[in-house]
Amino acid sequence: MASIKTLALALAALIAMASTAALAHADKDHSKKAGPVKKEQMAWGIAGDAKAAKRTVELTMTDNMRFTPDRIDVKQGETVRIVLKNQGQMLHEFVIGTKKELDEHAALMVKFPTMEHSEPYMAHVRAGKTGEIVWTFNRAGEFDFACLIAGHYQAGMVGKVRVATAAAATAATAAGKVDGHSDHKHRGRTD
Ligand SMILES: [Cu+2]
Repeated sequence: MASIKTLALALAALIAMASTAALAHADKDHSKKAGPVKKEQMAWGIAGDAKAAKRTVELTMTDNMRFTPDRIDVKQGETVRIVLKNQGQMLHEFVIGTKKELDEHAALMVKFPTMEHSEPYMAHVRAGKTGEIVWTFNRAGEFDFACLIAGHYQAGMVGKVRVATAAAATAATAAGKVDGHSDHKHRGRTD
């Protein structure tokens, strides 16, 4: 009898400890600033330097599983500071990727809801908090961003990033000018 009670108490203590540890872990992961940023070229760009960010895009995230705005337009090569305001009561996140990558990642999150993930192209923002990432969109194309928390992605918490090609951007800004060389100059410069 006594041993069962002792066992139950020990078990309760263990559970309490485990959840405290989990909480501390979550706190640490979600509140700390990202350490040394891993600069890995992804299909949708590469981690950017805050100093290089000339534009800030602000998005809000809400518990009705929406981003506002749900579309970001950038020029290829542009470094953008993306500020995420969580106006909801629950944790939300912002993850950039291709539709395929996000689909796969979202499926994993459903299987393993407590899975830790942290990359320079994602931010986890707790209720009422603001997070940010700095990202360089050095690849042209249409990409997606999403909240991959189990259920949120499936509820449509997604958006689009359109990265206009450097040539298109140059053409747009050069409209009216007679400088036909800038186009070639930009095309030759790759990373
Ligand atoms: Cu969410």
